[in-house]
Amino acid sequence: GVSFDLSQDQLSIRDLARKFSREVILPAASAHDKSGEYPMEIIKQAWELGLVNTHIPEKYGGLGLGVFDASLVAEELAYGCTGIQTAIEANGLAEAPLILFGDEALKKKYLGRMTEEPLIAAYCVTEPGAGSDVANIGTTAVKQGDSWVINGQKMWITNGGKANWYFLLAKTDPKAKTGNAFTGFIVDGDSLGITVGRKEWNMGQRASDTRGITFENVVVSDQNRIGDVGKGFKLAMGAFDTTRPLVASGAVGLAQRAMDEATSYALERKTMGTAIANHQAVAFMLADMAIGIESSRMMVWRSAKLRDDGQRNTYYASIAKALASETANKCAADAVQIFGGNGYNSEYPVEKLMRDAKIFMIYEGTSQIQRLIISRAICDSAA
Ligand code: CO8
Ligand code: FAD
Repeated sequence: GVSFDLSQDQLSIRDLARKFSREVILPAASAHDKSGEYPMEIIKQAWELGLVNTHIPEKYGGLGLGVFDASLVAEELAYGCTGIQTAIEANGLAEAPLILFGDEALKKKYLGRMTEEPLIAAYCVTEPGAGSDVANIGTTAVKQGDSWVINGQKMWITNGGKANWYFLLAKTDPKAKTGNAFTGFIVDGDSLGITVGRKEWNMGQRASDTRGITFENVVVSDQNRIGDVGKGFKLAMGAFDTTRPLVASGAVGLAQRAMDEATSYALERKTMGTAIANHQAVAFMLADMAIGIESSRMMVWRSAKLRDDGQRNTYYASIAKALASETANKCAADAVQIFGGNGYNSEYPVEKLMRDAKIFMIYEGTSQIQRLIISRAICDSAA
């Protein structure tokens, strides 16, 4: 039956992530935001605790957590800093196609090493000329004997400069329809022909490492192919069914942080002889935050549970992603409003939250793309 109660194991992993986030991530967040330094030491500590690569199956050395349990961890880590959480979560995105569709030898090799050492991986799909329109990417992989030769340029790759290996989507049959035109590969980070671009200086989430990457005649063994030739588009999309609920839970963590900061401030700050929380205009902003957060978290849980139950969750994952990312933006902007002039200043935590929130409406599919997926599902089921 339906239950919203967490099990003892779920409470334990959530509380572990909460403690780590509040004691280690949160105090370091502002410094990483200002310097842009990659939080490798924090990632190593999180890795030691089992808070990175949570869905690698036990037989490859991981915890084998489901999407639901991973969403509890993601929300807590994001509460401390979504830049640091994105760097951690991008490993899960790179691993998702491999976990879903890789053969045994490939999983053993590339998932195994992630649990033996605190390594970083990255997911390379977007290109300078195509982000929303994945079917239009131009990177090619051409078969030569037992290998593939890869040429093309990827853009906005999270963990791009730190990755030990990349998941890469390339076109293998230019004439085929989308569902048969692309193939997924694992590419070693130190392969000849890879050029890693500069760290991009983004609006927010500055602890995260985002880069362009060029692949020039990069040779990859056929053993590093994930799934069947031509079936890559579906594995890239299948990965999102796992990771969009987790991106959404990251947005919930940010929204919760904004509400908590705004509530403390509203209870302290006085105007017209009373705490600003006693002005209904302010109190109602807090109430609206709670409405958005509670309903977003429910959609995360629903989309995650369906995935764990082996059911198609694409529609719910898109609803969770769109709702939670827009909620995070509203909560962060209202938190700045509640802080008044202080909210606009970098000595206080909420201006960072507002800058960090925006990317949730862009990466892993923009809010418009989520609506495209949702509306197609509605129309398909009505047809
Ligand atoms: N599962 C299985 N198959 C699927 C799925 C799915 N979820 N979705 C589509 N397919 C299949 C279709 O059924 C179809 O198959 P067939 O040809 O057999 O009928 C085939 O794939 C083609 O599908 P469409 O016709 O729907 O393809 P379109 O080109 O019309 O559009 C989308 C597809 C939905 C617009 C797609 O291109 C899309 O999702 N775009 C958004 C791209 C995106 O999300 N990029 C994110 C990049 S990664 C990223 O941003 C990482 C950020 C950092 C993360 C860190 C974590 C915090
Ligand atoms: P475009 O696709 O050019 O879209 C521009 C605008 O048009 C958007 O508002 C969009 O919603 C709208 N639009 C486009 N098509 C439609 C349509 N059909 N209907 C309605 N509106 C539409 N990618 C990776 O592969 N791996 C990563 O690790 C990764 N990390 C990222 C980290 C950061 C910080 C950033 C900024 C991006 C990252 N991305 C990554 C890329 C990200 O997923 C894309 O930027 C995103 O999917 C949008 O693609 P685009 O930038 O090409 O915008």
